[in-house]
Amino acid sequence: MTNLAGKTALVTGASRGVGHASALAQARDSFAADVISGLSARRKRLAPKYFYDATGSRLFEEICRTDDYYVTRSETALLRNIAAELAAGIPEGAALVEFGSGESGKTRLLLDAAPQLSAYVPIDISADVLDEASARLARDYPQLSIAPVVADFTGHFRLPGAVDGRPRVGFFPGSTIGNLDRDGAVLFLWSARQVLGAQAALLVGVDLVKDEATLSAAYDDSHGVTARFNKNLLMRINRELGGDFDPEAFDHLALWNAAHSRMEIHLVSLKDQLVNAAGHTFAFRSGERLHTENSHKFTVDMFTRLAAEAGWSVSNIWISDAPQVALFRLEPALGEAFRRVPTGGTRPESSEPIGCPQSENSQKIIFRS
Ligand code: AVI
Repeated sequence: MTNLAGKTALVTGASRGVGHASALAQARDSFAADVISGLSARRKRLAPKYFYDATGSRLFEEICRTDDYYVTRSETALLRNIAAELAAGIPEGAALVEFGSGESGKTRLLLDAAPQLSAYVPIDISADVLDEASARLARDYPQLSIAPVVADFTGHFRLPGAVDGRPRVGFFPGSTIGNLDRDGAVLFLWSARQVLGAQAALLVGVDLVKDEATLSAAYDDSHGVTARFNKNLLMRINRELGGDFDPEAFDHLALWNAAHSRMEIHLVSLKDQLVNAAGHTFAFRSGERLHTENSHKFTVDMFTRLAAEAGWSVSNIWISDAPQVALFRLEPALGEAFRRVPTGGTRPESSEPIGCPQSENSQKIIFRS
């Protein structure tokens, strides 16, 4: 690939696994299987990862630009302010590995502050978004080796050979960890520790528990972008699985579930209706919900405990101005216990709260806007 300055940028082809076409067919099959089981369940549900086709990814970027959705704004301001401190903890020649990189917007704050980074591995489920983002980064950071990986970062994948032998720093901003259930979050953190290796660090962005009005506005923005994002899931089923959903026959619902410390989003059927998709027919009663996403909110203590379960200890925490979000720097905890593979999965609904707001937190916390 040639960049605008005429230099050869180091972009290795997106690692798409064995056979791109067969990977796409497999993805379609698992989407169909999850739609069939999710819509047949007593409490209808679908995993939030299915939001992110090309349209959903674009709508999510639009959500991030709304005034109501504070998560991106607060985290970006925080990252800007602490970029030099974060960069000071990145070793010479390190590879930055980003889980769920999307457009890699916030990553630039780190790349600019840490010229000692030699490689960047963006991992994302959407090949198109990944290709475009990698091409832009290659143009703007010609010294960086860019090795994109098309993968569901909650599943199994290998890092490309381009990062072999380099120290690794993981980056998981945006509070995406809040979209996993408790077991899924522990499993992800544990897997990240295995993928990144013993000398790694992991920077994780986490949304903090706050007043209900702020949370509700963020997940039901006044421009209706989140509602469109939610309903795009129905349109995606229509496009990809021959469905006949009428998005107008569903309402977007966002609600705070205090017991589970999470915002939930649902699609609510506005009438009794039959819908066809993936070769099956599904009955919706008027008022029946399809649960499409959980977005867990943490206290510092809750997240510290979660990370500890996956073998990480917290070395630093930075907190933004209100509406508050946090950035945790994690380092591998010493000890044998964490070699165990945690059990559990990434169910979109969990019967168990994601953390316990109990004991005193002992980490150093730095408040920054
Ligand atoms: C990607 N993720 C962190 C967002 C969130 O806040 O849970 C997804 C989102 N859903 C609705 N608005 C934003």
